[in-house]
Amino acid sequence: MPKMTPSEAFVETLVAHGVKNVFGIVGSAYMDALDLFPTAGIRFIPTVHEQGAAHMADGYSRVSGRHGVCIAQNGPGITNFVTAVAAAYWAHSPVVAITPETGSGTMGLGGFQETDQLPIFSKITKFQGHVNNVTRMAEITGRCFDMALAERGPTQLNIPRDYFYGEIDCEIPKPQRVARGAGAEESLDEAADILSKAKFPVILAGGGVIMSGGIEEAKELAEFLQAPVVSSYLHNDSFPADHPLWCGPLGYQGSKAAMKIIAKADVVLALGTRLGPFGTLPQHGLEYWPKSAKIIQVDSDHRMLGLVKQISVGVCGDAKAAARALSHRLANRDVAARRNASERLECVKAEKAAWEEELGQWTHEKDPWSLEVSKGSKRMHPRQMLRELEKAMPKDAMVSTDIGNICSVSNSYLRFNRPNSMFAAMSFGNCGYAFPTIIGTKVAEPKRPAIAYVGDGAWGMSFGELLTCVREDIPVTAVVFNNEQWGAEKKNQVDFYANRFEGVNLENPSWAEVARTLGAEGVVVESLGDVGEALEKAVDAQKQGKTTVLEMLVTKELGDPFRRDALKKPKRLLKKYEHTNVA
Ligand SMILES: Cc1ncc(C[n+]2csc(CCOP(=O)(O)OP(=O)(O)O)c2C)c(N)n1
Ligand SMILES: [Mg+2]
Repeated sequence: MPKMTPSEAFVETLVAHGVKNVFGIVGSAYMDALDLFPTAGIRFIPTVHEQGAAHMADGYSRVSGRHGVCIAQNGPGITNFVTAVAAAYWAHSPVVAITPETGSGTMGLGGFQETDQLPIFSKITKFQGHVNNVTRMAEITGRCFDMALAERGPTQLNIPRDYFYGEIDCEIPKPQRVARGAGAEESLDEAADILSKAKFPVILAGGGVIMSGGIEEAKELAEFLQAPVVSSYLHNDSFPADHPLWCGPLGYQGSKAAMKIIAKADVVLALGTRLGPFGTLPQHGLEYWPKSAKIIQVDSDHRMLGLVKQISVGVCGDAKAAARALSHRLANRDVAARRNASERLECVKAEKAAWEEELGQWTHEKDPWSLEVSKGSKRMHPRQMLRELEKAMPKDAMVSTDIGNICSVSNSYLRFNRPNSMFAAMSFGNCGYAFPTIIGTKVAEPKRPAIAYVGDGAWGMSFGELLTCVREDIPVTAVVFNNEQWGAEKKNQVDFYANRFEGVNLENPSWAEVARTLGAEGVVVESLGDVGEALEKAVDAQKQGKTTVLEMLVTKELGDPFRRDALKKPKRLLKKYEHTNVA
């Protein structure tokens, strides 16, 4: 066995896994390994904040299907990762968070930058590797990389900092890629039986379709069954929008056409989706979930099968392989849905046309508060601005969206013809997700236009990473919705707290000017007529290596709230607070 240092073993294992980019902030804890990165062909991308680094690793991994890697200083550098690793967990991103730790010789003594780093990540990683002996550096590093892909989620590689030094005999382990299959024969047979009898089958395409590279297989199955396809919440890119069977996304601010169509289903094929509870809540006043339909759920994680919704059959398998296996099984059978396809297609056409027309006329929010705050305003109505952005969106764009009212409304206006195009904050729902994430996608796909949608509140949390774009030549476009408020939370105070506004109004600097100060372009967009051209120019500037912030001046009006399901009108018991009751 060759002799090497543990740092060399660590870096060589990264090389074996094809790691080309690592996001992070420099730290003494891993400097011995960092020193080898250039020679190993690994680009270290220094960020402004470690949260940004981990979000970038997330974006990088989501668009490429490869590992996203981040590293930081023991203690505070590592605790700064936490929010982003949690977000990656719920986005199923194969991120490897490398967490050098206090030296093994002093752990527990409360020295400098010390904290117990494994418990902190225990609930937001799929696997945690701890290097407990220098001789195991490569083995445990390799396992963290294998597990991130096998389990589709972040893993933690914890390394006591003194373990980078020394001399070991070491063989670099080969990456282990275990292919997933379609699922058990009997579950697939049962699923095919149910599908063959369905009169109104609907496919609910989730993230698993994208992650497995299964769009073609989903299309083939949908076309054979002539089954409408709806996308799961925030996976608007799980089926091509230009396909006649596409109906749009379910969930918050999703497509009414998709909701009305799935409501008619007698069989739902939930393909590659955990059926997350937030994503199927009633929306637009529609209780659309088809309660009496048979549900076939395909998920590669057996723990997700039947977790949220009662299912008729669960298939523990890869979405792509399962779709193909179902198509095979159905090919020569008498399939009821093939006899009544035309009625279903008519219905899809009509619902889509109705939703388009409604969206076309839905130029602004119509609740009394929104009408009042936008009256006489010269600013753009958010919906109209989003429509203009949609019209100007380049075909192969990668779009990330943050958590906020306008970002959520954008869900109705984001359509994609190819997978790996939408990078929403998913169900962890943290403000500040979109901008660093899009930077990560751009590193992986430098030729594709990269666009982040961000509210002004969330922008305040994340704009610092503009420096990363400028310093590292990673050109992206940030579209910042300046409504001078934490709008999504203000909406709750409008709906439930009698317009008592606490902590929701924002005084902003000129975000365009801030961008210019940091070395990017900054453009204020005030009128609808300028939106499309501004986006086109900003996207074009990416080709010249320029990052642009488009500061969109929009009214304060607000769309439907996120959590109508979870809020109640206040009912106080103490006299002192009586006046805050809302009838
Ligand atoms: C890290 C984090 N902090 C707080 C929240 C709660 N929250 C959800 S949406 C929101 C408001 C977002 O405001 P902004 O980014 O300005 O977008 P807008 O709603 O105005 O469109 C807040 C504070 C959160 N989701 N994540
Ligand atoms: Mg805002």
